[in-house]
Amino acid sequence: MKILYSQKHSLHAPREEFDGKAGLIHPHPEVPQRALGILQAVRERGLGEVLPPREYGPEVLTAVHDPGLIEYYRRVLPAWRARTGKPGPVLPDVFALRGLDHRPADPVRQAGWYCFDPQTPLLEGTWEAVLQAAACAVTGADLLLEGERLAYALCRPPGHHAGRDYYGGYCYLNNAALAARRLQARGRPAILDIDYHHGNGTQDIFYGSAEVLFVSLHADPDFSYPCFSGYREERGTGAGLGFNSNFPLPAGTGETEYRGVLARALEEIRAFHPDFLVVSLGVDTVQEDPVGGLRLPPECFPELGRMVGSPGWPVLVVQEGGYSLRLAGPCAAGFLSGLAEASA
Ligand code: OKP
Ligand code: ZN
Repeated sequence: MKILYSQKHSLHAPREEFDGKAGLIHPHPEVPQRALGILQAVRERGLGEVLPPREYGPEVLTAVHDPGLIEYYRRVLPAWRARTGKPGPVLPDVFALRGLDHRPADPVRQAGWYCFDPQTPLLEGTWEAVLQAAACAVTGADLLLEGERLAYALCRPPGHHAGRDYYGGYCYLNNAALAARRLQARGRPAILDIDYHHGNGTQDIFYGSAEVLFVSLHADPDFSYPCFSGYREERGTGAGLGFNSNFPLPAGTGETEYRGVLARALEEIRAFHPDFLVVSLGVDTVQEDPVGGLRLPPECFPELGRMVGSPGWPVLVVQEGGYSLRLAGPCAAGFLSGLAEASA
């Protein structure tokens, strides 16, 4: 399989995050070391050629995202720097919730308009890294359009919490949605999101569409981030009704239950007859992940990959979460080798 990777992800290096439930500031888990560990594991297993992303114009981004969000990303750091003399982080300190619906003109004040949590900082190198991650995903989609059967976008930062006109959850642009949108040029993609967290942004982007199926397995939002979406009864709207499917999982879910639910999710995808599958691969489902709370043993990831690969769809895997610096690499590479084995 072709692997898309840009070393520019390391330009985005958040240092700390505010954990409101514990009332603490602690080291940020979404660090460059994650991608380095995954790259190393993928290389060691000889999974395929590692390629840089192609270059794309802004229309590839606005095919999913609000131009206002893109303009904010371009303008906010210089405006912030001119005002504070500091290199960031830009974080909102007030949020535009229900009824607070006047967008201010000042990009620094727009932070709380576009960002929904205080854990997703903008730093000097963030936008450059974010653009490269998006380009990795879109290049992966283009490779499938050109006839490749499997591709892996080693994206960092992740993307599935970012919506059309908002960001949060360590995500800035929705890499998987950008790829799925690209694939819509020649067919109907399904998106399978197996990150520990619900991919609220991806769900939202395709919620009204029957052309893209979104299916997600994740920790029950009743006890886990992003808290406000990911429930079973969210099934899509309008033409998209029936094309969104959530499988919330209890805390501590282990391999046997997880495989049972994944089999049901794959059945729903099969019934959709997709032309392509985009997998939002988070490996924060592994036991001992510092952010997640499920109990998948690291040894089960090749089998999950085989399950996803055996129907034989062309598959683009997009990296999302996975915060164990020790296990994220082996889990991601294990999933990819099972996928490659089953698709062969
Ligand atoms: C991004 B991805 C828990 C706070 C959770 C945000 C998690 C974002 C995960 N104290 N912080 O889906 O892996
Ligand atoms: Zn996650």
